[in-house]
Amino acid sequence: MQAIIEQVRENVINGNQAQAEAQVGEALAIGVPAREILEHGLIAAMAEVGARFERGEFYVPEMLIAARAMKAGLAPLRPHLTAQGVQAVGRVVLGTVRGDLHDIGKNLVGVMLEGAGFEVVDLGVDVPPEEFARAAREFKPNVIGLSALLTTTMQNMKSTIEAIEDVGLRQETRVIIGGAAVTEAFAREIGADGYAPDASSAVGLAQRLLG
Ligand code: B1M
Repeated sequence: MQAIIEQVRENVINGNQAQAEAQVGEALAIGVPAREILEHGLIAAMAEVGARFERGEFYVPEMLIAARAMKAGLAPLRPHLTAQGVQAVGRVVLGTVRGDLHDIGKNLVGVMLEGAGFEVVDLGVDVPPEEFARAAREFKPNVIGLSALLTTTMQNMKSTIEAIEDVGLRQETRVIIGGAAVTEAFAREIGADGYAPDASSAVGLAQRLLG
């Protein structure tokens, strides 16, 4: 089991899309739990990619091809992480804030929320505050989830919360934030309703906020 998870990790780090996807399929076929493959294969690979980038061993193109391999590996896992035929327990509008193109973590949060029975409206990446506000009006979500991975974009979470306030929907909508750049203290500072360090905790947080 460990060997195949290690191969998945290596293939994602090295950007081997097809192999990463095939090996995730093989791992599932021999009974490796989806969560194990996700955490110790795919997510662990991206942590290593980040570390290599920091050490100057990887550059943006390597990060990009690793991200593509991660997404390819996630595809066969999706059905195993998502609940089927469950009545929606609430609606979440999700997106990565303006200026930020990182979407792997946000996508995982979406998959896990769907797995827990939430309906998810994913606005994508580089989403301006006004677009979140427009989606709040259109979809009337119980929760709006904001993701940011850059210290330069995390301030756009504050302007997004302000834009939701401006359209008069802040009271009835809970705002949760996450992503490598942000912390619990930052969430309090900008007036968010909660912070989650990872996708599983984001589900728990959304469930708690909905009572
Ligand atoms: Co970028 N990048 N990147 N990058 N990138 C980081 C974030 C960085 C930490 C790398 C490093 O220096 N070690 C660094 C940020 C430094 C900082 O600001 N403090 C960085 C940089 C600098 C940059 C560029 C500026 C590089 C450049 O151009 N010079 C540039 C910016 C582009 C932009 O956004 N405008 C850039 C570009 C890119 C790529 C496009 C090449 C690619 C992204 C591809 C994509 O997403 N489609 C990329 C990648 C892959 C990374 C790293 C290596 C991996 C990110 C990732 O996918 N992690 C990253 C290093 C790292 O994080 N260690 C790095 C895996 C993912 C599962 O984790 O996204 O943290 P994460 O999500 C977690 C939690 O954070 C949480 O749950 C998720 C699952 O557990 N979470 C939430 C996330 N959102 C949440 C929302 C919630 C709740 C929880 O509620 C709503």
